[in-house]
Amino acid sequence: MPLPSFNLTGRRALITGSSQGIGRDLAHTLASAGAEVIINGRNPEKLARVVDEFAAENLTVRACAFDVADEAAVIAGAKEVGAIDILINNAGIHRRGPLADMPLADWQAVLDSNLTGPFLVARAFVSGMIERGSGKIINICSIMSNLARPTTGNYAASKGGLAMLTKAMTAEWAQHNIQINGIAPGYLDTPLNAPLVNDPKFSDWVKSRTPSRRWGKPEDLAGAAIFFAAPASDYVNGQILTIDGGMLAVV
Ligand code: GCO
Ligand code: CA
Repeated sequence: MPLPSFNLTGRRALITGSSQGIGRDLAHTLASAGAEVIINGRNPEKLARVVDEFAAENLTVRACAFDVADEAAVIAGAKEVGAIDILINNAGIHRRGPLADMPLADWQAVLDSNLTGPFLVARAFVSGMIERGSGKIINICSIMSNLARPTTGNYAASKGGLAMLTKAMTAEWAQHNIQINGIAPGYLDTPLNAPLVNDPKFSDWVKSRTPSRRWGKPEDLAGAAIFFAAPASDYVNGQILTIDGGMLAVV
């Protein structure tokens, strides 16, 4: 029996929100694994810097700037990008605060980026995947698809919704040989979490609450990203793989 293939050579991959943090690492991982990568973010200057940084490592990536929450920008960006084999819906924001007095703007901004964005971007590319009869969509969910904590109600709701959107996409698109799965990171040391990593009390709590007794690193997601992007996962669909050092498994 032949070994399952993890080969991404020649596969075209778009990673949204990849100018920093998890998205930048996922772009680096897929480019290093041989994929033709397009990075994305809202800031063209920041993207240009990342393209140069990757080039310094002999990794050639392209950039396409658009805000995933802006329908017209997503449609224009998809035209510019062209056909892709792999979409990683990673772009996401946080606007932490207590729900009882959360401004609607903070609620809306998080839902627009973290849940509507993945819908808009997947909708823009899925017709091509259907035509070609193949595609991979990886939605970056969160441990907060399953667990909440005070001040993250908008984010948790958006990531819980994204986990169900992953299953809804499976229900409609798996018949076209498209695999849609989710990666749910736990507490990783990234810019999104900088305020938490730099808070000794919170950081100690994360380490005591995590069976692996450490914060995660973006590179801890690399293996799962390659698996879900590669032929090895061609019969895996609607699954959310939580990568959290065991936090979700224990009280
Ligand atoms: C927080 C964290 C979480 C993140 C976690 C897992 O404020 O508790 O930022 O919301 O989602 O790092 O992704
Ligand atoms: Ca971003």
